[in-house]
Amino acid sequence: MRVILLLGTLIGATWGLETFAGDQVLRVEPCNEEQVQLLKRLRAQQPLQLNFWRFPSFPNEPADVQVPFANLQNVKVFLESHQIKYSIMIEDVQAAVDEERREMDLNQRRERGRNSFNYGAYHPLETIYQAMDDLVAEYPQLVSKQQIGESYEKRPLYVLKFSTGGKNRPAIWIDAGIHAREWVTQATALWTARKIASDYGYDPSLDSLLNTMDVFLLVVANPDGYVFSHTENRMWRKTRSKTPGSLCVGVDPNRNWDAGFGGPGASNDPCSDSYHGPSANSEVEVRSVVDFIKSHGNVKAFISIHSYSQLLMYPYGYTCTNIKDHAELDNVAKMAANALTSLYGTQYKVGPICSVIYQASGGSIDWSYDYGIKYSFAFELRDTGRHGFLLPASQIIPTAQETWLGLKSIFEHVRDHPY
Ligand code: 0X9
Ligand code: ZN
Repeated sequence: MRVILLLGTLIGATWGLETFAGDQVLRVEPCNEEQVQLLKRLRAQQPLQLNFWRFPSFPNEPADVQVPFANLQNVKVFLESHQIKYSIMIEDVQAAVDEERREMDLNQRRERGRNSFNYGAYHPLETIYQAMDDLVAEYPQLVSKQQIGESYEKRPLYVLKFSTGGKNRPAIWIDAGIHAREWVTQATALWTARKIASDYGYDPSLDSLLNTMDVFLLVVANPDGYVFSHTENRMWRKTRSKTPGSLCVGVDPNRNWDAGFGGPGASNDPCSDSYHGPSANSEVEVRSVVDFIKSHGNVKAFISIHSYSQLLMYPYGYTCTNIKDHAELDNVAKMAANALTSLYGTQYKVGPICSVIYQASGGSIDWSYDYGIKYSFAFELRDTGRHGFLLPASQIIPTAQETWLGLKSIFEHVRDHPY
């Protein structure tokens, strides 16, 4: 074990168990364009092994960066010497990861004892897949499971279908977990699946939706990455596909869609966390969704769920020009964000991807919009950086509950505005 751990620290994310002992997450607050540029230069310094958890490209928008223990002094000195403000968000990333793991193990023992599934906990992939099967078994009239493909490492890609009948009804698509480490998204999707199943027949808004439309829910869009984030590297984001000629593994599946592919805001470096891949749809996880949507032919809304930052966005990411439907989508997003906020006061920012976070090409909702699915939205769930990707499990259910109100608000608009 010692040897493996040592290997992990010596050669980074390539082999062995990744450890983050002593790593810190710094909140960095550039207050002008020059400081933003300095941060971009810092990010490009490969030997520093910085992991930007978030990187908005505007002054006065904070960036969160995980800094390896060994480089903390250098990075802090750099920031101070350029008068860039920063504070420590997470003192010791490994301690936070360990705490999350302890809680998960404890919950697993409880679940086994009680033979029940806790929606307020994080779970490994098999447990999530089992819970999906159990839901289908419990609500066979409403819920079914469909395999839309297989991941790079040959794991099934399962979609839950919620339908009260009819042939190829207009449909709403939702995917979560395309980025592996965004654990609250897979958990929220699973909670949402149960919510749809258990509220049908009791919630007039949901009933009227499901009387005319179907809902498809891809709970774990990137199962290989998700497994890897449990077993090897909690901060894994990408797929696990191999790139010929590179030691680095994986493609950013949210840079791999055929929408401005390879443009600004994506990297052509296979070692980058935003590597776009060799070609559009090179990732089977992306291709499987694209094929499904095309062959279905009647999808009217496309919603991708990410974390974190508390944002509700619409196209475009690959360009900063407004879409034709800007006014309508902005209105829908504002209504949805208000509904979401109404539960616990969680504040969301609303707008096009490009102006809300950064220009990013090859994203899912840009593809779906250009494909003709007008109601295309992307959520970034809780929080705003206090815990980031390591959101405590105690926040899963509140996050899912508030998100549900936002989703339903979008559903209602889609239902009432057929096109
Ligand atoms: O950079 C991304 O891919 C997303 N942010 S994240 O921190 N979750 O990685 C935002 C991109 C907008 N989403 C879509 N285009 N679907
Ligand atoms: Zn994401």
